[in-house]
Amino acid sequence: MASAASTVTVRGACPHDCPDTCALLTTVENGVAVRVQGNPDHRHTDGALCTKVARYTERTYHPERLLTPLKRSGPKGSGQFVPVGWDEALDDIAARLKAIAARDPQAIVPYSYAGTMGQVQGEGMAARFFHRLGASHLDRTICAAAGGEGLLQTLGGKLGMKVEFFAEAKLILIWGSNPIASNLHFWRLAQQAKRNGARLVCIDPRRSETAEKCHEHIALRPGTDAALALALMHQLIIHDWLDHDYIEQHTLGWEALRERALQWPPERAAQVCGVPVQQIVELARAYGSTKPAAIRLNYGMQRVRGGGNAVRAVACLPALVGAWRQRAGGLLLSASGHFPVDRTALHRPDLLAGRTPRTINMSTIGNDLLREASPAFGPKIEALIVYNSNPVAVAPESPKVVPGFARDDLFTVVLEHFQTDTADFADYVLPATTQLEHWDIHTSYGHTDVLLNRPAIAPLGQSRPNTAVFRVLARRMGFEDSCFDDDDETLCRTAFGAAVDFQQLLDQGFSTLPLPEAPFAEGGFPTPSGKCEFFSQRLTDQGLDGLPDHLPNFETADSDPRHPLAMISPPARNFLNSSFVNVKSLRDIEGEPLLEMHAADAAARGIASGQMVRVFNLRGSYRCKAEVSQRARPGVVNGLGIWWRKLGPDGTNVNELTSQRLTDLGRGPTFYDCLVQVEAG
Ligand SMILES: Nc1nc2c(c(=O)[nH]1)N[C@H]1C(S)=C(S)[C@@H](COP(=O)(O)OP(=O)(O)OC[C@H]3O[C@@H](n4cnc5c(=O)[nH]c(N)nc54)[C@H](O)[C@@H]3O)O[C@H]1N2
Ligand SMILES: Nc1nc2c(c(=O)[nH]1)N[C@H]1C(S)=C(S)[C@@H](COP(=O)(O)OP(=O)(O)OC[C@H]3O[C@@H](n4cnc5c(=O)[nH]c(N)nc54)[C@H](O)[C@@H]3O)O[C@H]1N2
Ligand SMILES: [Mo]
Repeated sequence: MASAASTVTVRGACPHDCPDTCALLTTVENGVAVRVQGNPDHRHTDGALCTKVARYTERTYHPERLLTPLKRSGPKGSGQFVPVGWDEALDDIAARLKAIAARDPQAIVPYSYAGTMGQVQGEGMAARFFHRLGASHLDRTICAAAGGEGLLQTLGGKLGMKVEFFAEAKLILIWGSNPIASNLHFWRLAQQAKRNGARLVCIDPRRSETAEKCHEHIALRPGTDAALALALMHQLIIHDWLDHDYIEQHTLGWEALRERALQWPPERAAQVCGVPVQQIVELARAYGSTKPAAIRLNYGMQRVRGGGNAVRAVACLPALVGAWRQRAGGLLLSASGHFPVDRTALHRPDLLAGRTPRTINMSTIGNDLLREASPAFGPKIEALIVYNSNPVAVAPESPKVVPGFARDDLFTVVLEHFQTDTADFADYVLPATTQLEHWDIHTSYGHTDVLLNRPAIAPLGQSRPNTAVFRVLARRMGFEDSCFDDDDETLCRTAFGAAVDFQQLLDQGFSTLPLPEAPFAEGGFPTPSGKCEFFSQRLTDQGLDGLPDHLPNFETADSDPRHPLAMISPPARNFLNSSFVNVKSLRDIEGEPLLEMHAADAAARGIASGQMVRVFNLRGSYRCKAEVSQRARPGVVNGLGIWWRKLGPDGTNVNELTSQRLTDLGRGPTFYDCLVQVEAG
């Protein structure tokens, strides 16, 4: 798309872990990216970007970008490194990995998440490498495992409404989601619906930027969403606001669910959720009598012990009222299951050649790095290869994670853009390219378009794409399979094979999946029964409750009276998890690490707004500034995430306090199931 001799515009895709997956246009002058904008031709992006990605050139050309490979020269965690050449680094890494693999390749563990959501720079070449090596598998649970499993057991997959039709809904429940911060393009659709007369209800313990702009805010206690959903069912049943025909034809387990829900009168749920009875009754009336009714669920509500059950309970609601019949009715948590990615061709699990390595859960990396070899666990972890993730900042229970990464007998390689908290613990840090510098292809979890990302500029310094590192390492390890020759454009083509028109992606940058407007209007759920499964035989077979229920948090005030405040740590608007924390203009907007407290909780502790406080529990202690704020409900404090530890006042962040306990379904983390106490100081 050339416009002037020295100025070109390159089509790309935003790589970040966000439901919006925007189409980008990068303006390049004389080989330098000068501007990143939203593509106006892509209807979901609609020409608009969030504050973070609108400043992408600031991140890309950041003076602290890693531009050469680095080798550790001081103690682990000290951040002392010296530059080395790529050959020296890769020779040494390959030699170290070979020696470990000769004993047991499972002692080597990949650690990656969604620093980029790209199919190619994500697991494209990396999975091939680790499969061929026979390394441990990584269970990538840190974000969405409980909710994903809840959806799978109820609807049959990460499937749901097409996001564009939210604009036509007459009632929208924004449930465990703060779209103004974390799903901006959805908020535009909700605004459109509002202008057309829709009622917006936000269900969130925090009075978020979104909650304050909705018609109603239900500020329930963290981890009580299933109780609320069951009470809504109770009301739908006793008032007969049900679609009996839809229930009869397209659901499984109605009688049993009915019995369960009748145990949840609104009075009981009000007690558990800490909200007025009347609010529940009125919400049920609205949901039972408004068509179309749509639910935007987000992962915020599944980071507690009962997170999987909570998603299951909410996911039953649309079938009860027949909301799926209309394209503007139903539910959306994630749309990612709609994409026909050919993971067999891309990740090449056949390279395992019959081996079945153990699986390490990324959410318990703290404990697992500290475990010795045993028959149950397998070999001690001897090497970690980290890419697209910053576990030292984002994984729960840093008092276990940090000593794990600090082990002198652990060999750690980190592929990164910046010297993150995790990179400080590396033996080698390898400089990675950013989205402006490499090829990739993207799915989305908030819409249903495939996007292609073309490189706009040459790699900065000596940085290399993740794929290039794994390709060369494969050769150094002596892996001769021809799949390690595939270049990045070939990997982009392989990701979808013939299922997506690659020429269209090359020509316009995106391609819309051909999907029905209302996925479950006529049932057709991809569950074993083909129905929306209120009751799940698969769960019963695992010895679990076949019906959704409310499971109280692990940490409730009566279980630990010395730490009576529930802490949640949801996303900050100007950061993307721990990415962008080092971009000064964005950090300046966020200010500094804060803990929002309700006035009564602050007064009871003699804490004034702006004062430094110590937040602590039996796991750890973290210092930050208190902000007495109407955003916090009584009994709940909000520590917005996720700051780099080394930029915090005492070199820690909120994950100093979170636990490694896992959710009911999916073995996910329980970041928001966390009791603390707060004191001035
Ligand atoms: N700007 C920005 N955007 C982001 C991110 C970011 O860090 N910053 N993170 C990205 C990532 S990784 C993800 S997974 C997605 C989605 O990320 P989510 O974590 O789902 O984020 P939000 O949409 O902000 O929704 C979280 C909301 O849930 C609320 N919440 C916490 N506990 C509970 C609970 O028990 N019940 C209910 N009902 N609500 C609860 C929080 O107060 C918060 O307002 O967003 C992505 N987008
Ligand atoms: N307390 C608390 N903790 C949380 C959460 C919470 O709500 N509260 N949220 C959780 C959730 S939902 C998630 S998804 C996780 C997120 O955890 P992570 O997936 O680790 O996300 P980030 O913190 O953004 O770190 C991603 C890193 O990848 C790097 N990166 C980006 N692109 C590339 C690339 O192309 N190549 C390489 N080599 N590196 C790249 C970035 O520079 C960045 O440092 O955190 C979880 N942790
Ligand atoms: Mo996430």
